[in-house]
Amino acid sequence: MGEQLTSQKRFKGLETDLSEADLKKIYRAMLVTRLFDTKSMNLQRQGRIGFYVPCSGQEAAQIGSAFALRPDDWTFPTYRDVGVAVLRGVEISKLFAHLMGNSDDEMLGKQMPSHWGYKEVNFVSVASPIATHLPVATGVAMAMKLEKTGTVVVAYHGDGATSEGEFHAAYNFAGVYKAPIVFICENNGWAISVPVARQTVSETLAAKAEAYGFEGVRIDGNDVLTVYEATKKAVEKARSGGGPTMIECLTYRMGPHSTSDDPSRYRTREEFELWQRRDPVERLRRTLVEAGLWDDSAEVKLRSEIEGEITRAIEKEEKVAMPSPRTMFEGVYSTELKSLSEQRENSVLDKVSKE
Ligand SMILES: Cc1ncc(C[n+]2csc(CCOP(=O)(O)OP(=O)(O)O)c2C)c(N)n1
Ligand SMILES: [Mg+2]
Repeated sequence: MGEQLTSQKRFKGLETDLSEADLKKIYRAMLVTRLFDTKSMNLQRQGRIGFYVPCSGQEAAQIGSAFALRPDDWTFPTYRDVGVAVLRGVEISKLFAHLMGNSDDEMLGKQMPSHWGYKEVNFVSVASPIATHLPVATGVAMAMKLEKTGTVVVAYHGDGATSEGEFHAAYNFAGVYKAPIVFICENNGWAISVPVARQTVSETLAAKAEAYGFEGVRIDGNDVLTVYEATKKAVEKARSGGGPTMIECLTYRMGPHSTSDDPSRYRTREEFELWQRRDPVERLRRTLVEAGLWDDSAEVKLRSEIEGEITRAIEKEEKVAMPSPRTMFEGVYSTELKSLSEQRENSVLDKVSKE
């Protein structure tokens, strides 16, 4: 997606081949994600949505990697990857529609909240059981290779996912068959309350890719430009037949695991404050200011523009009706199973909705 420029170091103190427009597009997506995230947490606390999985702190890993893709490439995200959806162009109102489970939600409320899916931007619906999407993503990448589509897959997963069997099956298969896939591991240090030190005694998670015979790199996942550069390289390699790469992005979730979690029970205040100082959104903002590309008035203007968009999106979606309970039978299988038809025929839903 990045508009390429021939010269490097075009901006003061900033080594990048991205244009000013690209840098601002990335910053906008990061700020949209942050403000959407903050608002969604508040909506849940106010009882206006049921559940949410926050992503604040991980915007650089998500947006830097997604920015290195072509629109026809495929993403297999996790529940936390709001930034990937935002960067790929999913409207804010669509994200709220999903959290509300209303009739504008593609899945009509059938998926768990934060288990996004957007066909039109190749953002595959999230699977709740950890790591189960990884063999599927690898299979899709293999299909692309066999059909010579020239596209690649980027599959996202957490540090906790590396303890699952599916992680190992996917990595081994991808390595053996040189699948055109890039694994983005968002190592945020925690799998709910389990620290990464209890997941593995390997020195790094990237070492696991090396064990399967392909490159694993560990990078600063809170520096969006580093993430973009690493992903761009890995995507180019995958596209040209060089096989998979795993990018371990060191990052942090600044909020709870989900709205049903209280991280103060297992994390220290000091740890949170350390990572707050490494806030990826603030970091890019500072970089842009230092490069002479951003200032306070641009910041105020952008924030109020995004806050306005968010407010309008919520107002719009809160007016949208809930799907009819009958829709629970629709869109589940391509050919409806007999057992499902029977359940529909025997259901009391029509009676309930008339009451
Ligand atoms: C197979 C399976 N086991 C347990 C869970 C419960 N669970 C949901 S999220 C999660 C933690 C995953 O941690 P990680 O992979 O590091 O991702 P993060 O949530 O940190 O982004 C767990 C254990 C699950 N969804 N699936
Ligand atoms: Mg984690």
